[in-house]
Amino acid sequence: MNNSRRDFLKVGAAASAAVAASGTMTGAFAKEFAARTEKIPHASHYGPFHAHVRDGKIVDITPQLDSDANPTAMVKGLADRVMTDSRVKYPCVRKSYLEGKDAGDLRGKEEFVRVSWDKALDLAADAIKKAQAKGGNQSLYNSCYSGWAHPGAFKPNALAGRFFNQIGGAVGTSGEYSNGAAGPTNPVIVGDMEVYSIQTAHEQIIKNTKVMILWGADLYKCNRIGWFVPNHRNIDAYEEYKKAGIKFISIDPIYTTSASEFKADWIKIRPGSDVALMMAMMHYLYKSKKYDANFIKKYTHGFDKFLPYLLGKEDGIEKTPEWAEKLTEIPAATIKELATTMVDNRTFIAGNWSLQRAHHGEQVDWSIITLASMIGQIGLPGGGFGFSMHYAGGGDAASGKATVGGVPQGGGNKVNVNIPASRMSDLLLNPGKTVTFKGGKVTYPKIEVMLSAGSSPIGHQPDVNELVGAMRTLDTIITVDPWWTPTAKMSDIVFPATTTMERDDITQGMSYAQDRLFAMKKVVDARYESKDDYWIFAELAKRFGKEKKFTKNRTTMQWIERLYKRSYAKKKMKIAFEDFWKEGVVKYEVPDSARNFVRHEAFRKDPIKNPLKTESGKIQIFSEKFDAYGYDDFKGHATWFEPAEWLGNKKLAAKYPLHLVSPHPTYRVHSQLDNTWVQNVHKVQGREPIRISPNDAKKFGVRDGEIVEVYNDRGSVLAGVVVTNTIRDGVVAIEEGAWYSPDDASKDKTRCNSGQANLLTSSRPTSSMAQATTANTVLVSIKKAGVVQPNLAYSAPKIIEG
Ligand SMILES: Nc1nc2c(c(=O)[nH]1)N[C@H]1C(S)=C(S)[C@@H](COP(=O)(O)OP(=O)(O)OC[C@H]3O[C@@H](n4cnc5c(=O)[nH]c(N)nc54)[C@H](O)[C@@H]3O)O[C@H]1N2
Ligand SMILES: Nc1nc2c(c(=O)[nH]1)N[C@H]1C(S)=C(S)[C@@H](COP(=O)(O)OP(=O)(O)OC[C@H]3O[C@@H](n4cnc5c(=O)[nH]c(N)nc54)[C@H](O)[C@@H]3O)O[C@H]1N2
Ligand SMILES: [Mo]
Repeated sequence: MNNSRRDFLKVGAAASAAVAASGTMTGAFAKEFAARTEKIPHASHYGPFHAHVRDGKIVDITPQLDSDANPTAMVKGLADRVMTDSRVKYPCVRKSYLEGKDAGDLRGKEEFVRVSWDKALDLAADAIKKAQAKGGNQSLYNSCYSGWAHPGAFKPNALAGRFFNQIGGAVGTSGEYSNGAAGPTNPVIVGDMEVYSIQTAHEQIIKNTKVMILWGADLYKCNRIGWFVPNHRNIDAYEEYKKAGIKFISIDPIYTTSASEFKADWIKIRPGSDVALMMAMMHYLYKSKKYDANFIKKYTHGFDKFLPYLLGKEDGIEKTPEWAEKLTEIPAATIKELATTMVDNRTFIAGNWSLQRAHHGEQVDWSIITLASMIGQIGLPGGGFGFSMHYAGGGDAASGKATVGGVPQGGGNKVNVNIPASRMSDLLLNPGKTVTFKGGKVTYPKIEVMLSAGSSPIGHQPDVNELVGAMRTLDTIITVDPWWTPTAKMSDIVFPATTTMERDDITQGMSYAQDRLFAMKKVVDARYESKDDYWIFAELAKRFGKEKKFTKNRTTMQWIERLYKRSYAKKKMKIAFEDFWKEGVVKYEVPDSARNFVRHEAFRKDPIKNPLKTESGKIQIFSEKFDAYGYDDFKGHATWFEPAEWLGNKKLAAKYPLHLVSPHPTYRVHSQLDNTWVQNVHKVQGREPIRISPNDAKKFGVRDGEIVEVYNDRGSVLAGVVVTNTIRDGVVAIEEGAWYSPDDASKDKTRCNSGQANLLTSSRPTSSMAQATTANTVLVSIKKAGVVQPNLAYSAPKIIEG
């Protein structure tokens, strides 16, 4: 039996039986239909599937049930994604740009002109050459920060990097939006980023865990998609969690899907105050002597330097539960009870990432790790902490077998300037400015050309109005995307990319499990004049005499075969490429030993033989290295810092009384799929929903299902009201990723008609250390929308046929 079904069999098997039984066609018609319909395997962030193609058209999409135990509806939206009218149909250039006028301020305001591929590619190459001549390669900004476009080997961001590297490089991004604060912090504290590490196996949780703290971790929602291709076995594992009688406690302003599924106790924390709660729990554990002094002694470094802070000897503030009650709005008695529950039971803390996408986000994981050290269960089966149970099937046992990788960026970047993720607008607006970063400094060069492929700046960067203003200062903006995204509309040169279903690619199952290889086979011919990302960047490279260096003379299929050659499937299982390609999938066995995996077990068993990769080899409750950075807003130990914008700031909250969180979307990957019918299942009157409590709805006079305006000093958006008891008073939530749609494109700072949360968020960095994004540190208010125009987010701009 294949490994994905061996343990968590029930739901997947039931699902496939249901599909088989639902067939209604009979006799000759069914036969003829089947004969004319080809079933082509493909894979996505949403799951592996078969595209059913008849007469060159996708007529259905069905999940590969053998590899996806609990498919989501999102795969069904993928055909729409190929066919939608929001496709970029041919290369386009903004009108004034084509006319050679210096009118960057008209970006996003004027029409485009259809041009030939050669014309568009020449214009882009010329702009790049002009910038190189003017300011060197450091005037080129490769803003393709993420690899979220698709799970294949031909990631647009890698291809963009590969192209730039051939011509001497470009300014890039350091760190990421996902874990920009924890990313540079955790390795110094525990010797590993922890956020992308293999997690304690589900089997160990099921067997040992008595209490699981969902510290903002929405296991069900965030695991709906994968960085690679999800198998959704987590859902079956969670059924076992439920049966095992684990007690769940959710600390989150939202009563999440996970909280609801697990019937969790709900601690309705005030956003941004978690570190205060953690400090108070530690204070209580110390004062009541309930903490594990042996663990602290044997496995940690610097507790003695942290203690004076906790006890208020450093800053005169004792971090008592009563102190934290005022900050967190959680009663002191509850704080004590929570701490007691955690030390008295085998407790697993499932941390999340959104907590650190907030002002002073560096402190969050550090505080959790310090708290977990005091609890003393790190390295025990089912105990300690995990920062990735909500991601890419965290808890899945790993095959440990080689998969395929992707087309490499290669070396050659001589620029050596990488801008911390979140500093995008700052970079564009303030050339010459120096910012502190990870104990060093970064000076922004003057950017002339910005290129975006497979990434969505007007989707992911906070403070869209600031970003739009910043983008309008540039010489040239080039975007490569299959769709007229908000970023494409704000560009000068737009290259239409094919979607993955219009070309061949290869990928793997799950980040942690590595349990499959998948063929992402071409399903239909490229629509309109769209071209593969690989072809586009090879053509650009050609204009610099670097085509051969870029392609190595390899076709797409030659790359795919080459990547396959390194895999366990080829090397050990001896499966010929042709056989894999025909079948569309290879399944890897997961060894039983992987089901025994417990994070940090080796360290716990022998900290001398298996030290952490930290200054002391132990957990750094205090870090001399960090202390030496000498920042005011980032110290040598975990510290509570008050966020700049939160409900605890009475003056600000008087003007903007609601805290906005922007969780990751239930029915999308960020902005992706926002232009498909799948969105109909949750949008309210075609706008992104805003969740609000019944009390707040009453207070602000807004009704369920109505369109309202959400606003602050940075901007405003329209959103559709969902009144629900699943969000605490004083907090509203708009999922990130709705497509920005300016109400009146001719005006600056116009309100967004579709509910893009980042019109409201701030580009304020986490601290002088990580300079990471703080998307969750936002106050807003809400009012009646007044007259509402149609939402044009998913329409192409006006195009003049050249
Ligand atoms: N379906 C889906 N899954 C995804 C993604 C997607 O786009 N769609 N994106 C993936 C990516 S790139 C990432 S980075 C991860 C993100 O993973 P996370 O950052 O962990 O996920 P979010 O949904 O942003 O936030 C989870 C929860 O944090 C809560 N929260 C917000 N502020 C606070 C606070 O101050 N305190 C507490 N205690 N809770 C708070 C929110 O209410 C929300 O329920 O998800 C991945 N998974
Ligand atoms: N308010 C708020 N903002 C956030 C967050 C938050 O929690 N709250 N989270 C942040 C996080 S953690 C992340 S990771 C970022 C995500 O930010 P991004 O990674 O920028 O988000 P996506 O929308 O997935 O962007 C992928 C782009 O690739 C394009 N694409 C898809 N397929 C192809 C292809 O085959 N070829 C090409 N050329 N393009 C393709 C899509 O159309 C889309 O424009 O957002 C960040 N922003
Ligand atoms: Mo992310």
